[in-house]
Amino acid sequence: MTTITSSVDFQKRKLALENEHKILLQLKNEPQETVGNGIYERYKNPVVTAAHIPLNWRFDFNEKTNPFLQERIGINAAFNAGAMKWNGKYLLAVRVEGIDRKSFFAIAESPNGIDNFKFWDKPCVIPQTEEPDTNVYDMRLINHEDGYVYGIFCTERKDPKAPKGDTSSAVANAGIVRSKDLVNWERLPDLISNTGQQRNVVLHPEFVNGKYALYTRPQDGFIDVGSGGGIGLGYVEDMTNPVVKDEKIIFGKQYHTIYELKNGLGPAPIKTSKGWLHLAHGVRNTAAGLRYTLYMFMTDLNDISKVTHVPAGHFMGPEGIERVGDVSNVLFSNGWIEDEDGTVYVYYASSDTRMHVAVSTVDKLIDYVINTPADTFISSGSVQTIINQIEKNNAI
Ligand code: M1P
Repeated sequence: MTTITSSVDFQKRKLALENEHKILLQLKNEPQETVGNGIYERYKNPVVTAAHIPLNWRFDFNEKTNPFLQERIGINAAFNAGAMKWNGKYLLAVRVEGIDRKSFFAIAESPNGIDNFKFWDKPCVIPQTEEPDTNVYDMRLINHEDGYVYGIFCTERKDPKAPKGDTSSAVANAGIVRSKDLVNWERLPDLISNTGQQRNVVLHPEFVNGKYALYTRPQDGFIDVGSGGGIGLGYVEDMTNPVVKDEKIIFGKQYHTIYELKNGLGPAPIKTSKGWLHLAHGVRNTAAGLRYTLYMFMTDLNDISKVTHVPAGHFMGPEGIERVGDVSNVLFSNGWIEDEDGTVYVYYASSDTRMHVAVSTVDKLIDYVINTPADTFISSGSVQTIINQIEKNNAI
């Protein structure tokens, strides 16, 4: 163990820190060595972690004011990132959580989408509304056809109606920013909807009948989902006055499924020749707490409120180390990137701690969504689905 007693020790420790960080940032990533499910390939290393945060955000490198070269600002986690391709680079708008429990956004950039993610110089500065956000998280990046990149995120403020002594209840809503360079963000008013609290709000990338279409996930309280907790769809005429009209649940929670407790959208959908591909999260309760998994569905190209295909069960569930973290047994995704050649990079966070990537293609995902058997909602139905497949195989 090194004890800093001199300037030489300070410099040694600084060099060691820099080396360790450089090695982490340059680590090559490769697919996991398993045959896999044919739908996607998980990659071995997490793509972004708390340790990826630049050293000069965390350490005061002035020997006079920090003689022991201590970490002055600790980072707890880097997860739930929005994603988009921008000027040929793969960007993640990462939810960075400090050890002070506050989350904020920071952009990390990679040349290839699978490794070498490096944070931009400074975290994102999000302008405030009249009522400052206490906490912000889970930004979706949407390159809208109106020419702006929108960042839709969850903003949380203390619930003014919470009883005295309740120091955790909050009111959650969708905060909205937009930008043309991803550096300077214009804050728009928060979403105005009449269906309780909102989290996991996502903007559809195209106009629908001249209006902005927003996927919502209304819920009765901050924790209490109540009658909400499903995927809604509503319309806004002008994003500078974001009043949601005609909000309807297009895909609700469903008894005895992976989305029986909460059901919310992940990133903005990908347009394909067969329909809009959606990635979403489903939550169910277990004796070990909430279990978050990712699932997919497809909506009609000409009617985005019409769900056309839903494979049974999860698309990805937590595996191995992914199962462990600050909030264990959680996979969450709010970002994916479709490349020009049809490759799809699915960015997902595990257990509210770190970011990973799984790689697929548009063709594979369409095949998965259209040809995977749907849920029958009862055990004997699941058995029949398996028997159908066995008999189909026997007939080959
Ligand atoms: O801890 C799991 C997730 O809990 C919340 O998700 P939801 O909005 O679905 O309730 C969010 O805090 C999310 O960031 C987190 O991953």
